[in-house]
Amino acid sequence: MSQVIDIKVPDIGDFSDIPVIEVFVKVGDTVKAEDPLLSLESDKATMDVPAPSGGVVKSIKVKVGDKVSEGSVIMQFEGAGAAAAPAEVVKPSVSAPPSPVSAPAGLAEVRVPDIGDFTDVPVIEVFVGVGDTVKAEDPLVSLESDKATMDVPAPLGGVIQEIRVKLGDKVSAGSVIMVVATGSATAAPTATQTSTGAATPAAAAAPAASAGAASKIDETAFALAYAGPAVRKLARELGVDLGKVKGSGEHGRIVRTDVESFAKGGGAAAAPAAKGASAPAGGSGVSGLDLLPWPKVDFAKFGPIERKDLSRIKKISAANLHRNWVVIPHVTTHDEADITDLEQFRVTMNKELEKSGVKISMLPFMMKAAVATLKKFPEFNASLEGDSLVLKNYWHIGFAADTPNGLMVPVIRDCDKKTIPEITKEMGELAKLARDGKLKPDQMSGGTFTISSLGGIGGIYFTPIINAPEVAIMGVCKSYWKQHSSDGKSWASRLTLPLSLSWDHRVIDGAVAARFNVTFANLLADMRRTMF
Ligand code: CAO
Repeated sequence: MSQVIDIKVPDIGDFSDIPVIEVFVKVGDTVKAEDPLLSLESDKATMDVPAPSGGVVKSIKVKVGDKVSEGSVIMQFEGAGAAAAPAEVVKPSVSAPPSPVSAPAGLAEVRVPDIGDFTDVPVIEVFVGVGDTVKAEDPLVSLESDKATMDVPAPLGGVIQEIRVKLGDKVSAGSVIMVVATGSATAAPTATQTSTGAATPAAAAAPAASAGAASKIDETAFALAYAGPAVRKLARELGVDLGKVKGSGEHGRIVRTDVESFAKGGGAAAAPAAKGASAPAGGSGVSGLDLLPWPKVDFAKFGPIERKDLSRIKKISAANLHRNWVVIPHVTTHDEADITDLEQFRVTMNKELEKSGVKISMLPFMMKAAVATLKKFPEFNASLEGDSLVLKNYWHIGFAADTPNGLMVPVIRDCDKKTIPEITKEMGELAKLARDGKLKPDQMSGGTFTISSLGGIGGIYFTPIINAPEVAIMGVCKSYWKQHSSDGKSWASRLTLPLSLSWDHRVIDGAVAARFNVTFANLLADMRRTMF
């Protein structure tokens, strides 16, 4: 008689009493080692429990909704391949990009993943060296075709053992670029992503330029889709664009059957978007909501033209801005601040500081006012992760900087602890690095709130795009003299700063946003209030 073994929940870190949200197998199924058996979901992550070995499912001890912890018996296997070795859970965060499949410890070859129709693409940057420790999703190399710049991220964490490419080498899908030593090696390449890890948060994985041309799957929508790793893996295998699949699970979660029926129905996998077209991230798959193909016009028919390629920075920021605009429900609330007294103070301070060479603009004061306002409205100094809000007890303020190569957002860390001259000095240094194209990734990461100032240029109001994963951004334009009256009888000319606050309506409500603006404006009107 063949042996029957208990299959238990393996080590799942600090988690316990985690609900089972999906069971992938049924009694009588034959499974192979590493096949996913069930999915667990804590408030922080979705984890699949894979089969520790092959066998036939003899009984299933849990159902959807049951809570399990490490060691809980979830099923019994029967068969020659059955063995008691514990499996290793696959545990990406809920909204993380697709995760590689676990395999035994050892060396993993990292290959160039599917890069659409591109072949022989030159390597333009190698971000790591032998001996470097990388985390999953860290960028390894950057490839640049004539249409797009694509970063190849690490499919898993480990130590780089060997680098098999150098600058200028040409690679195609499947080319081995590195060997990584890992405790959990992988065979499956991840998708390319366009971030240098610099200007963009990790959720993005969309090709920089024309997404449709570089990949058949909208990687941003895929990464943002609400699905567990096994379902993501299945979608990859079936070539299904998860962003287009409607989830039938709880809270709209995409389950296995949704992907299978989508694939059978000949959805995105069978009918990729037209070249150059891009589908909205998180799109519903309802055909009426799909975007029309991008209009193809022969402009030269109408007059002389010239063609200029977008800079690398522009391509990266384009992908990020597009994702942020499409995914975040933006609302912008406009207001104005009376900065007459502050401007006088600024001029006085600049006279006093003249010898030191420090020249203070309005922006450092706005950063200080932003910190004080964020402390009163903590949900603005936060990020949305699944169904929870991560509130940050640090205040790192990013500022949009216009550079010859495009928009960059350097970050001033711990603005709450720095003086106005310190912020001014750091801002000047970071803006210079940005303009010289020398900003490092860590000088653009970790921001909790951004200020975009067009004050040195002009305009009155605009709609700034939120810098994900932040939830709000303050846009300011050029101050101007305006007649103000508090009673409609006496009037005074006041220097007025136009404010445009864009906020994520999933996190923030309109009334709170209006209060945020009023508070920010009051603080600028009288900076002594920052002490309260
Ligand atoms: N109202 C009136 N004048 C203003 C002002 C405002 N709100 N903000 C700045 N100014 C003045 C400054 O005082 C300075 O005047 P002086 O030359 O007489 O001293 C002048 O405008 C230029 O200021 P600045 O731009 O050099 O300095 P800053 O600290 O205000 O801004 C930086 C620094 C890096 C943010 C800015 O140079 C920049 O790049 N701004 C563009 C940001 C951007 O592109 N945003 C859009 C993003 S969406 O695409």
